[in-house]
Amino acid sequence: MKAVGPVKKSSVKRSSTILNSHEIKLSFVGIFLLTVISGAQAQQIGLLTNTDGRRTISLDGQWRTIIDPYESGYYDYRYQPNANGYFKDAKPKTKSDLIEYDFDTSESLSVPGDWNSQQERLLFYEGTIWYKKSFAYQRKPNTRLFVYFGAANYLTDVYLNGQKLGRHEGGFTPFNFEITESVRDGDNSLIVKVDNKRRRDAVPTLMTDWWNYGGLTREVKLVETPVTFVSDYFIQLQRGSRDRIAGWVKLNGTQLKQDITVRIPEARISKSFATDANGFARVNFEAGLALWSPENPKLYDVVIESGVDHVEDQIGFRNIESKGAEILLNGKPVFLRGVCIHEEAPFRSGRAYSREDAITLLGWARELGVNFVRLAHYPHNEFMIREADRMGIMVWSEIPVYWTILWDNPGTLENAQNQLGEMIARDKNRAAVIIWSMANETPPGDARLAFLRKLIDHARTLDGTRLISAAMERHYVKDTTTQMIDDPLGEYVDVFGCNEYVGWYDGLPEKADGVDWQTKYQKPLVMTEFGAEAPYGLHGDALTRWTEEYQENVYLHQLAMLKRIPFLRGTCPWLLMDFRSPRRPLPGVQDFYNRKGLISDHGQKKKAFYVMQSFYRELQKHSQN
Ligand code: GCB
Repeated sequence: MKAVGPVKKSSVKRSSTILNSHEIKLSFVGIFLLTVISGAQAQQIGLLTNTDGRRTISLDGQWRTIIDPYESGYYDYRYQPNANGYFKDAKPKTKSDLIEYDFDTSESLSVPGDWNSQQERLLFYEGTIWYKKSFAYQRKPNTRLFVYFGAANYLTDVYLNGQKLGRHEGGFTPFNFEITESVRDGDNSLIVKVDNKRRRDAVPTLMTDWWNYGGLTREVKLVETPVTFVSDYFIQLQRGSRDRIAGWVKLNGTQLKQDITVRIPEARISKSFATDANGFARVNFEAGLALWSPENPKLYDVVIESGVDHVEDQIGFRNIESKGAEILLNGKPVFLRGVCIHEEAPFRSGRAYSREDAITLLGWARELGVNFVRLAHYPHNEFMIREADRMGIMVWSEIPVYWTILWDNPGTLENAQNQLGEMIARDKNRAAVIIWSMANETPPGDARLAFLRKLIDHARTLDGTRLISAAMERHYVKDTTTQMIDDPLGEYVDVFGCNEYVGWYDGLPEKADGVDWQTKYQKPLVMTEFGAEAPYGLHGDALTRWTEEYQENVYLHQLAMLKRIPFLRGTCPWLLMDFRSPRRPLPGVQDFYNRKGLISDHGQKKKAFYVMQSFYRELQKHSQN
């Protein structure tokens, strides 16, 4: 097939970003040479967004896999990249040939799905697994083809028909590679190496309180587009406005200068704009639309057209701002009745990945009475955001800059910026998302402040319409009765997120009765974590650790304390459902689960669920959202 688009011949492509220094060190010589030799080429393109609005072919299902703890499919015995690694998918040609692997007789794993929860022997596995999918394809004229991964944890190398397409780092954001030139008529062999080894310089780093689920954890698909197509767009209300849409549309391909049209048929809006030589057009027009809110989560069909391309999306329009200690949704003060959620699958454990998982988790959250969820501690799958959009649940979305990141390492910053960019790229058109959060419980210090300020600047450049936050800590002043919020990062965020565990890590439940809160900032406070641990069904008195009664007691005293904070504008208990964590071994109680869920991993509601539910019912009576 003839090359289409402004194709640059090049070597290894990072999917939607550039190589970071770690990769350069680790793999520059080996992989670079290897791919130059194999002649890999791909077009540099950013993340494809709204892939459901395009023609796609799912590659989900069973994939053949090879477990490779020593990475012998990648390195030779001198630990040099091996030009004949497993990605060659070689077969013996004669009866004497020596080939020590065979995808086609190896075991299979389901995609999407983490590997840990699919086989008992993989539960604690951290390392490399190779995946292979064969697919048949017939090339089509005037069509470009991409392979799109919803997410793979953590470091992913992708090969098609023995040629390297590129590498992606980061376990929770999507990425894609163009394969217009490398796909063949007939059978194709897609090989993916996924490595979930934790690294000190990675994001997240070595220490987290969640399971390091590895593998192709989200959907994989082929995406077809015309030669020149709408590769991305930002269609939202202008910051501060309730009736003006401001954004942009970007084309990719050979005919970058053309007219594009944005239509919202239901509102009889049709506006045309001309793209520049780079395929970029700013869009700006008045639109009297029904505003999205939890009571009325109105989504409009929005159509973007250019030449032969046509993409359709469902977009809500709302305005979110902060003013003094207020959070304003469409100009009105709102209290965020929230709950934290991990991307853990209800009923079966493992990573959640489906629309059904999202509907279950968000359905429970709604039963609790929320209008807001904090999706911890990394970007969740797109179904969560899309369903939140439909259900009218506001979303806090964050990147895994968690605890003890290597603040001084430029490669770590670049990696975090890239993950932030991919999160915003995917979800920037979702009305539900009101807050981008930069970090969780990171220890104050100069290097950390410089790092997080760069992330904040980056986020504001990419999207000036949403609030910026981070979940921070607080400390006691003078005695243990006054909690002070004065993290210097508070200066740079719009909303102050704060985690505290009075009654669990910090004293007994009654301690909360004597704690008062002060802040240095005239900004809204969202209590982004509080809670206590109890496996469902363990009962005792209200001062016996691990019992549902103790957990309930913590909630009762917490809520009484929280009601006394004048600048509090949201609560997000930790958390909706129990989740796996290697840091929680206590036999018979935790069994490698963090049991702070208001609901067990089997869907059973604990006593504390009802305490929180009645608090939210009470709040809802006095508010409009
Ligand atoms: C926290 C962390 C969260 C943990 C939680 C806990 O402060 O932000 O990731 O899981 O505490 O249960 O200790």
